[in-house]
This record gives sequence, structure tokens and C-alpha cells, in this order.
Amino acid sequence: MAGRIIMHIDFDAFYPSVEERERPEWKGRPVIVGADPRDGKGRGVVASANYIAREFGVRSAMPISRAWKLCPHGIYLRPNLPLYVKVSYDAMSIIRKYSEKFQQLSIDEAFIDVTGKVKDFEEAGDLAEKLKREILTKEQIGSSIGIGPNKLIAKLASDYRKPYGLTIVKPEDSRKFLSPLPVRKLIGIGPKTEAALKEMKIDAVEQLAKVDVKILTEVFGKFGYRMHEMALGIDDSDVSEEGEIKSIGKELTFEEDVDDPQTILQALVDLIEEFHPELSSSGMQFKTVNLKVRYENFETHTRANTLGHYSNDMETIKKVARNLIQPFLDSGRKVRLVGVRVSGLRFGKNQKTLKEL
Ligand code: TTP
Ligand code: MG
Repeated sequence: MAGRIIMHIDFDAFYPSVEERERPEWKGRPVIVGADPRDGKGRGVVASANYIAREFGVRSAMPISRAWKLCPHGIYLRPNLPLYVKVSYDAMSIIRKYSEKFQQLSIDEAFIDVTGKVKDFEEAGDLAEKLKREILTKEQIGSSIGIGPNKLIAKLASDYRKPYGLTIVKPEDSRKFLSPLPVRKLIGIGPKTEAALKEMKIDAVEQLAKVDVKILTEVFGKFGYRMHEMALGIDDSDVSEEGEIKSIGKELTFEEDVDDPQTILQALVDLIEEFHPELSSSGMQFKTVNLKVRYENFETHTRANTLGHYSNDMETIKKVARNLIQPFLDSGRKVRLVGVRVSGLRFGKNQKTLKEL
């Protein structure tokens, strides 16, 4: 099989860029989207800062009070997520036209597989320049593009030169490109794994690539194998929206069948509290809450309620789930299993951060 050519597109300083296009007079000024700085006394964090604000040291996830100290003359804005979602949708529609093999990763990133569209990496580069220009002209949003033989390399490449960058990594250059990168750049390696690797004297991908895969699987289990593959630049995953998460939730079978409404309700609330962090960290929002109840005789019922809007709020899930389960509690019958899940998912990135603003 001939090699693939994959592109990863990531919009530059996405939230501030959307704000700036509405206000051309802000050109050249630092723009910071996030919590209310309240003259330096505000709580919460920066969602994103434009590249001018970044020159003052302002970064995503930094306390807004610190941003204020670094850049008191900046323009500080509360996030307008519905607007960002709309602009994201319009810009993603442009990207989709370049290949039917499309996969959106978050509110501001997507992959396309252009293997069948171009004859080589040079031509892919020309196509990427055209795509960047089209998004900029039609949506006034800058973007950076990475091109590589797979999704792993394409994503790392788009991050390599920003803003408005284009980085092409051919298959034969993949190892050289990956070698100096810090291991934390690899998908799934967060602060904890990074610290564990540091203990093993592994900082850069180059060092990770040299470690025996057996050692990695001993320490990290199955993920150790994936780490080894990534370090070698291997990623066979397809550019496809199929197989993506369609719903998030949990269910519980009681040790003994229960008819006490309080016990059942508490179990439901616990389930929601257990899976909600997964929803938050996925950056997804839901539209529908689904309930499942199984009586002692295995008779199983499902109920669903679709909201008029997208949400990622835990209290909303609890409220809707309570309403859905009420008739079952009223029945007085013994329950064997309860389950709750949210579906109708879409990206509404970093809602958790937004809620904390
Ligand atoms: P990113 O693509 O990580 O950041 P960015 O687009 O602002 O900047 P760049 O890509 O040029 O480095 O995230 C996209 C949007 O997601 C960002 O504009 C705001 C939001 N976001 C948060 O709300 N909190 C965060 O901690 C991060 C990283 C992003
Ligand atoms: Mg971005």
C-alpha cells in the first residue's frame, strides 16, 4: 500500500481571532478571552490570548489575575461560545470541501486525508496554502497546517510553526522530526506519565524510541506499547468520524434488587457524578439524557429527554434524570439496574474552563 498524506489544520488563537474579526479596530492590540480580570482581582483563567498578548507572556489556562499583571493594557473579553461554535462550523465546512475523508477533533482542529487528491507532499503543500488562504479570506481566521504520513505526525507538525505556519514532514523525515520533541507532546502523555518517564531519564521522543517496549509495557501496561509505536512515528488510525464517541454514561446493577426510592435516586446521582468528569474532559456537550431501568424480572425500559440546547452541566443531567426516573420510583417495583447516559454529543471545547470563569 502506498503511503498516505494527512493534513491537520488548527486555527490560530481561535477565540481571540473570532473576536477580532468582529472588531477590526482592535488590530495590533493584545486580546485576551477568559474570566473577568476585575482589575487584577478576578478569579478564573485565560481561555486563549492572541499572539500579541502572548508576547507579554499571557497563555491559555493561566490565572486571569496573572495575565492582568503581565498585560494590564490588554482587551479582556468574556467568551462568546455560541459565536465560536458558529464560526467553527463555517470554517470546518470549507475544510470538508477539500476531502470527504474528514475528522473534526475539537472546536478548532480537524484532519483530512488528501492521499487521493494530490500526487506528492509538494502538491499537498500547495493545497494546504490554498486552504489556509480560503479560510482566511472567507472567515478571517488564520490557521496552521501540518502535513505528514499519518495523523500523529500531521498533528505534531501543525503545532511546530504557528501562527499561519505550514510544516511538511515526509515519511523519510518523520523520525528526525519526532526525535527532539518532548515526550509530553505525544497524545495521551500528560503530566503524570511525563513525570514517570522523567524518573526513567526519558525526556525526548528520541530517548523513548530507544527504550525496550517490554520495559514500557511493564511500567505502563497497554499504553506502553502505544508509546513505543508513537515514538517510532507509527500511527495507522484512519481519518474518519466513524467510531467516535456517540454517548457517555454508566450503569449499575444492584447487589440486591431495590425498591427504596432514595437508594435508587442516590445511585443515579452517583453514576452521574462518576461519568461527568469524562464528559468535561472530552470537551463534548450533550443534547439528550437517556435513562435505563431494569426491574427484577429483567423487564427493561429506556426513556430519553432531549433539551432545546446543548449543555455539559452536571446539574442539568441530574434534574432531567430525576424527572425521567420518577414514574419508575412511583411504581414501587423492585429495580435490578439503573443506567444513565448523555448522547447527541458535539464539540464545545473546554466548557469546564468556561464554567469556572
Ligand atoms: P488551541 O488550539 O489549543 O489554542 P488557540 O487556537 O487559542 O491557539 P493556537 O492554536 O494558535 O496555539 O485551543 C482552541 C481554543 O480552545 C482556544 O482558542 C480557546 C479554547 N481553549 C480553552 O478554552 N482553554 C484552554 O486551556 C485551551 C488550551 C483552549
Ligand atoms: Mg488553535
